[in-house]
Amino acid sequence: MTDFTNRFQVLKTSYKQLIQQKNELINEGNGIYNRYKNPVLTAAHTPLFWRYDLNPETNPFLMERIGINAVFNAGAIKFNGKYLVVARVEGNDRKSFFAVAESNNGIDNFKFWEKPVLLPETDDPDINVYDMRLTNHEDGWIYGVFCTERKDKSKLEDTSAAVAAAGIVRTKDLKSWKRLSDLISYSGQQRNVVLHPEFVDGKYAFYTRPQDGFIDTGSGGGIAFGLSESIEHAEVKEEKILDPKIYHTIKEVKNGQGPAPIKTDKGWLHLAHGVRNTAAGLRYVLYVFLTDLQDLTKVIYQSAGHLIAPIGEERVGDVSNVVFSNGWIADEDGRVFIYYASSDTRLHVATSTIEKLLDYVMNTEADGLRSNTSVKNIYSIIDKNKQLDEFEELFN
Ligand code: M1P
Repeated sequence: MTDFTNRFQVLKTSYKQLIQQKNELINEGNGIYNRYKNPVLTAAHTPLFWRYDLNPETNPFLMERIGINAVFNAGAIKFNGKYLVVARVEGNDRKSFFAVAESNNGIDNFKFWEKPVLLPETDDPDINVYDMRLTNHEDGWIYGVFCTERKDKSKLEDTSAAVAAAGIVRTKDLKSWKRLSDLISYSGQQRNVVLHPEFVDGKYAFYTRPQDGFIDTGSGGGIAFGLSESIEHAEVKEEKILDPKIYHTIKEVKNGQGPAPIKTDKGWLHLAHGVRNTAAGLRYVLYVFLTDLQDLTKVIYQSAGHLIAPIGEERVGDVSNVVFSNGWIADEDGRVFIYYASSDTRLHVATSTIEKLLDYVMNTEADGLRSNTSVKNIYSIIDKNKQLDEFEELFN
């Protein structure tokens, strides 16, 4: 056997094992959601035929010709009975692009479609694209809203100065994508923009995140909401902050809408990320809130703190101490699949149900914004528990 054949056998066997591996539910959850043992997608899940020239004549050492660095932040949708994610795939060259992977059960055996998405460009080509949010809109299209990043041409001497905006594509089959104009807004830069699934007053509605700079949101105060007459040439003239960033909370530095919200009979259920600063750098966690069915800018419930924070190996990666989500699937039976990425490196799933997430968001105290109120909340639960005779032993 030649080196080529040997290496090919090894690569093929480990690739097959990886994508055929069953996932395992981790049972000791918090009752709100469950985690799973394995990530659902990693760089190693990308097909061998993307990365290797498989011709022994032109690649006698079977070297990797195109390196993939990470697979993370993914939009998600149930489509033709399959659980699909549109993942952010990042090459060793640092460029991100989108690729669709599908699974029969949403928790394991995700397999990439043959080719990644060759996203159409506008007249001003994107330098980097990432974090697509999918919205199954009532107009009949599936929209993908993503971040398009380009060089900040007003700061040519600064090689890392960039401008972030929201790019928009639409599709009916997730195979052929039509590019629409980038969203126009008047509040500086935009990242984490999400299209609401229903018309509001006959208009397209967007969750936005106004920001002054590429990284810093500055005076951009949180997750905002705005309307656009058109989707082909989307323009949000006014943005109203609905979920502000707040001092000494998990969203002190910035926050951003996750996937499109899920409609429930109690309100629109939102998943978002909140960012705080620490001596070790930024920490990204996920939280939920509920908005009013009639007034989409009115938050009616928001539990204190995070729903999901990075733990164990999730804490380490290219950008450590980060969990981020831009995709979830609400199944017909009430189950919810939350696709979250850890440390900008890999993609995981957590499962819950609409019923549990509503119970969580409606019955977990809101942030009282002071240590004193947090302790009072603990006193209140202790006092109520003390009245229950059957748990007396816990107090002795
Ligand atoms: O590195 C963490 C995340 O940082 C950005 O999110 P935000 O704009 O809220 O800071 C995004 O680039 C995201 O992709 C990334 O996961």
